[in-house]
Amino acid sequence: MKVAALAGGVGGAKLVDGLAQALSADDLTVVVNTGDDFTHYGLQICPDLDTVCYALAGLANPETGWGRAGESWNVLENLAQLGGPDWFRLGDRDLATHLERTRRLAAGDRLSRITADFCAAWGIGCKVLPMSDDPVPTIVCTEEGELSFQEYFVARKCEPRITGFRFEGAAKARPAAGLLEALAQAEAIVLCPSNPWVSIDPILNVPGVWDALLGRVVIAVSPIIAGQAVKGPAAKMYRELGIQPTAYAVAKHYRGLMSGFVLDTLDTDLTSDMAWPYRVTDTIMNDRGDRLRLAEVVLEFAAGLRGSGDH
Ligand code: FO1
Repeated sequence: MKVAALAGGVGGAKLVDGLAQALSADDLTVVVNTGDDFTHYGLQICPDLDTVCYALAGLANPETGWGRAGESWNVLENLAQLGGPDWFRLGDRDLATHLERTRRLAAGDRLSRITADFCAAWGIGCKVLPMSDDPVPTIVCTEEGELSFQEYFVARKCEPRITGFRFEGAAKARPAAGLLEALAQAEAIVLCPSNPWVSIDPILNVPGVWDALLGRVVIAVSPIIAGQAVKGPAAKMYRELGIQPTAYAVAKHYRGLMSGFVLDTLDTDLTSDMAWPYRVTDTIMNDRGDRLRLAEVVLEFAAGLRGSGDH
């Protein structure tokens, strides 16, 4: 089955790795959020693209989920000694990615081309696409004013109360080359258990993406379990926006788009309210086996929905 997965952040990267284990490389395209991207020390940092690629390549730091395994911090420590900012932790291995990406961008290459070449170098078989080659930075609107995403997320540790989000430049952004074709060819589209507000919504706001998903088999996997985000600020964001953080709220978030919803066994009690086809399963991914198992549940669910025409 041809599958396109929309992903961002650590939870998304884990399910993408499961899908890559379950599917042949030709059958998987991953569309990654680039709203978190920013320039730091003059380098173009693409955290979600790198998190997804490192997970697929088996290079990810198992403790943080972002950055590289076996990382060292010599450059960062020496920068800090010189008085340079060290709030955003760039490891030595990770820095190679940002240096080479920045060099290629300055030479005129597109982010999608560079990502494809990095994937080949890292032995990643499936296609990984940034949502756009154009910048679409996520702006976090807070009670203290607007903050760039990494300023909010890392520098301010998600502390300011949010009031909303803006995806700057989204209206004029073009989907990355091959993205709409991949969505059109996909027999199922998976909205990974990523933060709906700041990982999936930026992708859905790229012109053409939402329309490409309408009437298709779209399976969303909840990143909220028992009222809490597995990782990150998703639950806090729901609360601050006046919505009780539940898997049900995530399902409602994707209403009009989603044909099936996957939620955790801890949330079985919510299924009585579900107005969509659903699957209940263990969604916590502690190891690569868990990722594969969840991917298989998602794929089997999608195949069933395709067969029934119930989407
Ligand atoms: N997240 C942090 O909480 N602190 C960091 O210092 C940090 C550094 C970092 C470096 C490279 C990279 O690819 C990701 C990094 N992240 C860090 C994660 C990143 O901010 C978030 O995971 C995403 O932007 C949200 O999905």
